[in-house]
Amino acid sequence: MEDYPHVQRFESVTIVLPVINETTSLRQTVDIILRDVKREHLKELLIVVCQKTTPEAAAVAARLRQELGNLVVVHHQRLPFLGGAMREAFDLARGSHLIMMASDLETDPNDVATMISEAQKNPACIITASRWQAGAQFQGYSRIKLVCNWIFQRSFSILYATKLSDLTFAYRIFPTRLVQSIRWEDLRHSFLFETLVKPLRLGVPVIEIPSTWRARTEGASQNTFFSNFAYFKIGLRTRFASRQSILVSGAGPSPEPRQPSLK
Ligand SMILES: Nc1nc2c(ncn2[C@@H]2O[C@H](COP(=O)(O)OP(=O)(O)O)[C@@H](O)[C@H]2O)c(=O)[nH]1
Ligand SMILES: [Mg+2]
Repeated sequence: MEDYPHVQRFESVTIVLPVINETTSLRQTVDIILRDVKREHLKELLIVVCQKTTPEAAAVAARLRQELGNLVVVHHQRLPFLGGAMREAFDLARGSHLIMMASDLETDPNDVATMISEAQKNPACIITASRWQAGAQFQGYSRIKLVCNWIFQRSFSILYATKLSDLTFAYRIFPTRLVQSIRWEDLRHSFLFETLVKPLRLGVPVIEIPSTWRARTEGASQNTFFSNFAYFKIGLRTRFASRQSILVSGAGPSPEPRQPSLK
C-alpha cells in the first residue's frame, strides 16, 4: 500500500504568510519571528499576495523583501483564495518543514518558536495549535461561534477517532514533503481543515500545543458564512476516501534522501 513520506530530520522552516490587508500586523508578525527563530533554522518567509492584496500591504511585503533580502520571498498567487495561496506555497517551500499561519496576528507569532522546537523533537509529525487546550483561549470570538466551533470539533474528533481538541485552527507546522505528497482539493478557507483531515486519514501522527486566538484589530476576514458548509463536505468525504486517493500517485513511500555512507 502506498505510504506518505516520513521526514526524519528537521533542518529548516519555511514560514508561509498569506497577506490581503495586513500592514502593521504583518510587520509585527515578522519582527517576532526574527526575534525568536534562530537564523539557521529559518529557510525563508514566504509571503503570498494576490490581486486583492491592498497596495499598503503589498508595500510592507516589498519593504520586508528589501530589508531582509533572500530571506523573504514574495509570491503572487495564480490559484484563487486562501487555499490557492497555501497550495502554491506548499509547492514552493524549500525548508524541510513549513509553518502555515496568518499575518493578521490571530495565529500568535509568539508560539512559532515552540512549534519549531516540537518539530525538532518530532520531525515526522504535524504540530498543530489548539485554542481548546488548557492554557489557550479564544479572545474576541462570539459566544454563538464558540458553541458551533465546540460542536464541530467534537463531532469530527469522534468521526476521525482522534483526541485532538482543535481541528480547524490554521496554525501548524508540517513536514514539507508530506504536504507536497497530498492531493489537495479545496481552494477556500475549508482548505485549512483539509490540511488536517487528510494527514489524519493517512495515519500521520499529530501533536497539539496550546495557543490563544485573538481577533484581529486590523483589516477584515476574507471568510464567508457560506464557506463554512465546505468544511462538512471535505471532512466527510475525506473520512471515507481511500488512502491511495489522498496521495499524489507515486509520491510515497518515503524516499528520504539517503545519507551517503561514510565508511
Ligand atoms: N494571499 C492570500 N491571502 C489570504 C487570502 N484570503 C485570506 N488571506 C490571508 O490569510 C489569513 C487568514 O485569513 P482570514 O481572512 O483572516 O481568515 P479567518 O481568520 O479564518 O477569518 C489572513 O492573514 C488573510 O489576509 C487569499 O485569497 N490570498
Ligand atoms: Mg483571520
